[in-house]
Amino acid sequence: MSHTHHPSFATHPAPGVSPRRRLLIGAAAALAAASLGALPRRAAASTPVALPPLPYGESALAPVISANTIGFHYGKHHKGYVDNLNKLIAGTPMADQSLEQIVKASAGQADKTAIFNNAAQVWNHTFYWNSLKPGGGGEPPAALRERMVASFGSVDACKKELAAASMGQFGSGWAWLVRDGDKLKVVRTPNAETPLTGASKPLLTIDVWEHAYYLDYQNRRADYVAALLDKLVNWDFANQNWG
Ligand code: MN3
Repeated sequence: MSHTHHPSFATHPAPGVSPRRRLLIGAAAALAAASLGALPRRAAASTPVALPPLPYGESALAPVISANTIGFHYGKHHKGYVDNLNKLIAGTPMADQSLEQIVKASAGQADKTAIFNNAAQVWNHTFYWNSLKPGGGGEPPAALRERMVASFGSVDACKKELAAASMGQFGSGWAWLVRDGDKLKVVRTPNAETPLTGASKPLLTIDVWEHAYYLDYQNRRADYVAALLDKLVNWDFANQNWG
């Protein structure tokens, strides 16, 4: 637990200062302290990291992802990361930073692992909800389709790469479609890791933590990923994130 030390204000004039001068300095210090006290404190002025509203209703992705799963995943897991993060950064300079700044500033810092894990999970989950939509799947917009053909050979080949990355992630993590220069790439990250901290630009993600699918699919991660890619994936979102 770290504490932020506020600078103490000089209330002890150097020896040799006249009594009248001491009085004036003391009054000035008191006035400064009073006016500082009247200002909102740094932490109180900071806006906590917010849990963004879901872009659709909790039952909108059923039957591929049930309202029950969304209720726990969004209402407990995602909200839990937001609440934990706000506790961890309260009263620190990070309380004044944007979520993206917190993720980038804490990445790879041994003393900020808990902050990174919670901040990155907040960001990743918001990105995941936007990577899905009711009535998704189908044909990508033309620009994205052309890029898939150029990078993977076909839309189906791109989907197969995403499914393979989802299955290839041992334990908890994420599969991503990213922009790497002028090309599309599929990558996977363990736990809370996110391409946001690297050189490539995230376009779309699939949450492959068990909490994302276990209530509906138990251990059948492949079935969850296949259904998601066919019926929920939001190619418009991926297309918009390109540039
Ligand atoms: Mn999750």
